[in-house]
Amino acid sequence: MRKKLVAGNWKMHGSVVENKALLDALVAALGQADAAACIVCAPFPYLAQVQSVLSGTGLAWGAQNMSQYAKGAYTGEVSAPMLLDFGCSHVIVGHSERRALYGEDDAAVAAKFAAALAAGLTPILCVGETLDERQAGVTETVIGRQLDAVLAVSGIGGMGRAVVAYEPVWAIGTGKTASPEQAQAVHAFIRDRLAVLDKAVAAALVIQYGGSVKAANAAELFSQPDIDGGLIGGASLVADEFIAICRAAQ
Ligand code: G2H
Repeated sequence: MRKKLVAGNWKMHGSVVENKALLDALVAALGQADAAACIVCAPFPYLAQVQSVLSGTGLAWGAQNMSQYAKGAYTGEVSAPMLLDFGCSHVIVGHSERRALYGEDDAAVAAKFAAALAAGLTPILCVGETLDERQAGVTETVIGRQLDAVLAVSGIGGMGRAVVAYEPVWAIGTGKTASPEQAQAVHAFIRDRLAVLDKAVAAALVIQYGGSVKAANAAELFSQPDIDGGLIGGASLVADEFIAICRAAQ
């Protein structure tokens, strides 16, 4: 039986003062929740603050990106071992904003995924199609390609130590959520495709949905058989919203 997982992706939001209020509210409401059912992915400069507030609670934390390299002359980059230094358990890789705005291609995402695993972090691999791709009927081709790039480097065994997040690009931050049926169809496609390689890994894989999830639609999305929680952007910045979404997954 898979356990649902909700991860907040703060993106480039927050301040020391704002974070403190949000984290305190999360700890008060969710601090006793099952370990790692609820994760906060904060900007790099705030990981120490998140670690300090969330340590010893039932909440876990992670980062939104990382370098594929462990160390070296890579100005501005942050490595997996650095994330471990701040207690991160998870790291998002291949978010569509990284792919679209920072030129991360499938090969770079696969390298980051492998580096996260090698360091002992759990990668949350984002996959998803653009509106043009959906309208052209190539959703499964695109997601299959994104998965295959990671499988080519880390194998199905690597996928067995990861989380996948299906995030249709057209639903991200737009207020347009995929319908539960649309999302379920893609989640089932992902699981079926991996089941060809290893049935047990596919059955155990946590596949989150992301894209304009809010308290009002979380329960219906999470009730779908292959939707195992969510990757939450905007709504993760609002304590009451995020708490309600986490509760919908419990
Ligand atoms: C998709 C999601 C979080 P939002 O990017 O990863 O953001 O919930 O704001 O659509």
